[in-house]
Amino acid sequence: MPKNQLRIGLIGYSFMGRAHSNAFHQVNHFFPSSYEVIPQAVCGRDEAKVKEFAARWGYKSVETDWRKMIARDDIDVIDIATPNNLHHEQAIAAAKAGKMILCEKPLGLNGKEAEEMLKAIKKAGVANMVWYNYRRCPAVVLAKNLIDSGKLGRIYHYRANFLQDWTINADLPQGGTGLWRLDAKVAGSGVTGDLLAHCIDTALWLNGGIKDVTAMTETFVKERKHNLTGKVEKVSIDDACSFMCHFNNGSLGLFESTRYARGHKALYTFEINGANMSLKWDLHDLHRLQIFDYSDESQERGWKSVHVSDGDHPYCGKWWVPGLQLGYEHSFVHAMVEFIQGLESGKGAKPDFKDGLATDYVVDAVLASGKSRKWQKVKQVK
Ligand code: SOE
Repeated sequence: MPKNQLRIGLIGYSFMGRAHSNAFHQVNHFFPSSYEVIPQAVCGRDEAKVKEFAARWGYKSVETDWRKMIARDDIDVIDIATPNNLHHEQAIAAAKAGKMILCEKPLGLNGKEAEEMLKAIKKAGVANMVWYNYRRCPAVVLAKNLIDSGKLGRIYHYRANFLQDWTINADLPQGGTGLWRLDAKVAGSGVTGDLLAHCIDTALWLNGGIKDVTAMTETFVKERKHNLTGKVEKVSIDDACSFMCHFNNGSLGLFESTRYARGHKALYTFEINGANMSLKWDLHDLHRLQIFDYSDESQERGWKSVHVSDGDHPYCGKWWVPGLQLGYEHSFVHAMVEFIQGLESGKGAKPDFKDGLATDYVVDAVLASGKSRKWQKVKQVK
């Protein structure tokens, strides 16, 4: 039977461009569907580099101007894997051209940008998804299923961390390729929009909406040389952020992120405590879910570590045999599975631009509270 084609036009070919491209290839192999994902074109400003990327990752053609790529008739989906300050303009242009859109996180530089992006995709009626990939780790989906089954009972606490240590060196410059995450004009914010955005997205999915927040932010290194101007410039990103919040379900939240936790590379952890059950997850051990079940026989009660790799675990049956673990890259493949299933069912995929906006609203409130040192209400998506 002829397949529907999903011809991808990827903009940006760095770290995320590779993660997405791997997903475009693998999804066809491991998750047969009525769609064939075709890496059609990749766009980047450096022609030689983008050609090399295209050859390596099987893209049929290249562009050096993203507007030209968006205008092409042989592209169905625009995949935005560019620095954060380009998401808004590129997504709105892609929506106007009637393209489906996959967008890297965070959706906009702030809630205002994300609102406009949501408006644009609604007007165009195009399929859309934000790459909050950690939602798609099998162990995280298992956590979601357990929470939705009601087994945890009343939820009291949700806590999450995202700890790194790669910016401790005060001589590290800001700006330009690889280091735009340190430049607030390009990134929007520091750890709040980059790392806590992941924690917030997962939290909203697992534990529902956040009502209000109180935050503490810090910029430890106040000035860094800027790679593009060559001058020493003020650093405007948040290097570290901790916040507390109230969830709509009455539970309390505690979040922390920093790029100054020596020894931690990408320690994303979350824990949720319900009256009957608690769950813990750790990105460094992402194929495991820790479960404490109070209904276990009292003398045998304790934390168990479930190796999420069995045939009946989320997505796992489509991969290897039970016991062989999945990793980081699979979360992107699974995101693509969701996107395709959303097209097949007509229901759309999650997290979509509306979910991306919800996270941006929380990020905005956290940053505002960091400045004002006061509790801040979180805007709710209508
Ligand atoms: C930053 O170092 C970063 O690459 C984030 O931008 C990603 O979203 C996160 O998944 C890993 O860390």
